[in-house]
Amino acid sequence: MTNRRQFLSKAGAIALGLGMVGRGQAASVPEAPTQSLAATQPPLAPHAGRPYNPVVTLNGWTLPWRMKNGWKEFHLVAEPVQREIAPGMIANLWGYNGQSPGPTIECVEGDRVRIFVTNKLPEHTTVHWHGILLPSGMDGVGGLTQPQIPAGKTFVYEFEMKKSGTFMYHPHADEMVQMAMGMLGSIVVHPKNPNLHRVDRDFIFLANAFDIDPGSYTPRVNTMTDFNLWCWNSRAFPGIDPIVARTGDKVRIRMGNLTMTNHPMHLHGYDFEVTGTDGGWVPKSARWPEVTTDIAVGQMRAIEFDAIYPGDWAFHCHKSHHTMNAMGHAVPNMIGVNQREVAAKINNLIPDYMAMGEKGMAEMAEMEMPLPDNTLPMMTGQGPFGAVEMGGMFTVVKVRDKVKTGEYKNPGWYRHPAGTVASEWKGELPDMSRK
Ligand SMILES: [Cu+2]
Repeated sequence: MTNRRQFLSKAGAIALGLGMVGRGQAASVPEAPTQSLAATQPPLAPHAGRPYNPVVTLNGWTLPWRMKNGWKEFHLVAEPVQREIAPGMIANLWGYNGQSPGPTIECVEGDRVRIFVTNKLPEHTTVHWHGILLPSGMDGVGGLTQPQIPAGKTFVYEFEMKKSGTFMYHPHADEMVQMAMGMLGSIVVHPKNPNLHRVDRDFIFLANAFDIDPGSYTPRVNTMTDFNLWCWNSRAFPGIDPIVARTGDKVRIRMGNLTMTNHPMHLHGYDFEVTGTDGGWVPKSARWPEVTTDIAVGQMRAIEFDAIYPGDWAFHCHKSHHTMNAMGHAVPNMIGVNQREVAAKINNLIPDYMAMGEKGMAEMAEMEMPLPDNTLPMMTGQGPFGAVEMGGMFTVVKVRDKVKTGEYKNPGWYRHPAGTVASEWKGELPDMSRK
């Protein structure tokens, strides 16, 4: 069997003869792979250099790289992209290599990296390598440490990855617009010693937010507080993939925050420790148990836990407005308001008018509400027991006994052992009426 790569190298001379462009090692700038899918892609095992246990980017992917004369070379392309925020909604964003967020950049402590950045945006940009210790002129602050990368040009960044940890990249040029349009990506630098800080499953995502009016496709970029789509890696629940682990695995989840507010991230069913920040690894003596960790704007946190409890465990931002989608934010509180008479009157004018919210807003999760095109319901997602009534920054950590090493696909809903699900009390009740 000849695989495609071998075929290309054998056929190279002929291919060039036919007018094809030289590829791979021959070019002075590596190819820029592109991604069109919003589904979590399998981890990318290193094909050269020091070994490491690669990360899994939630609803994202890792940027392939090449070795050239001792340098790890990457090629980022800043460009307009289309991103599916969740099934039923596409957004026109800016990102890198076909998607927002951009691909995760992975390397090893001590690696010398050369990152080419091609700007296919309609305006200038830069890339700032958040948390990386590097020469000042490689820091990517347009105007301060480098000239802006004009539209159509390619710049090159070169530095050594001095320490391992969890970092991110984003523009430091027309920042408000470029970040509001979805330009961001993760960086993971693995320790030189692959047994240091080793886990079985290592996930990463960045929190970001958009203000996209119901029925429209492009974010408002001047928004300061009115974000209505709260995302992890430019996805909103039920579009966020589950985090899958095998019972007993040591799991790390690395999270960063590039929104304009903090996110207290809460995991059900477990306690965890914060083991790393974008400043480095937290010494063991300085760790304490948590079930929620707040991530301030511009911060990253790595949490770790032993996945010893099988189940479907909710994992979400604890700000309740951040677990709902666009339609919910401007709805008045109608709890306790008798709308029957007014609804009847409005129905004479608008036949389809629905009075809602009198008993709370949970009915909105069950109801087939008429929505504008390209709009996510406020809270949605079907679970095994009904509507999950969530949106935004929410997913499920799924811990199962039977998951293979390296397998990340959704295992379906947890099968609870008999007698372990909350259920209706069928016995006698005391008198519950209030006198
Ligand atoms: Cu939040």
